[in-house]
Amino acid sequence: MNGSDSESMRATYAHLTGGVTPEDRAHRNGRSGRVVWLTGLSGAGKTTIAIATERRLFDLGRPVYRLDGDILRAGLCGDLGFSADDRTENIRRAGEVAALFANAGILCLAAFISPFRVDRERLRQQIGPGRFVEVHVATPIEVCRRRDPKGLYRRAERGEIPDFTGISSPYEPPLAPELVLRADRDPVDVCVAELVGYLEKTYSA
Ligand code: ADX
Repeated sequence: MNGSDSESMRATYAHLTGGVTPEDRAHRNGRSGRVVWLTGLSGAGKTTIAIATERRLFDLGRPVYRLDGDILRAGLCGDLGFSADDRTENIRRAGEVAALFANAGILCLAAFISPFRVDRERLRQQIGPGRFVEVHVATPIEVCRRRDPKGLYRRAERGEIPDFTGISSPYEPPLAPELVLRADRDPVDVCVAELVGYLEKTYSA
């Protein structure tokens, strides 16, 4: 970086000097914001677990907010489809939004298939390893297919939905997630207790 570059950087960030930092907020709240990222196949139970976890944390008085693939795709990401590039962009935007919530001191629960390892690793680096909790909702594909709550697997198998995760588009499971939830084996309340237990144990300023 040359002299004039660093001058302009200083000018760009000057308005941040004296601003309220995430650390100031963490100090005030007694805990820092975080991103809890639920990844897994369609129909794995991500949204169900996220909704119940949000309710539980809210009832405990925790600042919490939930982002969901189906919701963001109806608005902020409404211009995106399911090609690899579009999914990467979808996760990038969702990660940016989740990071803003975390910076504001909120525990942000994010439920997205997010099938690509490299996209999730980018989030971990961007949000900060200590503030990013990767949760694999590891329901096997046979179970998701059998459950098929939205009838999407049936349609994908008939060739009606291109690039469908697990059928005609890959899902890359996390190699070292903070937590693995087996929503096929354990009832929702057990998964939620496990997640909330983990968060309460590790959630501090
Ligand atoms: S992601 O892959 O980009 O992370 P996201 O979580 O936002 O996906 O959206 C997934 C939801 O979109 C699914 O739960 C399902 O309802 C819907 N959907 C529609 N088409 C597809 C597809 N081709 N693959 C996966 N999910 C799809």
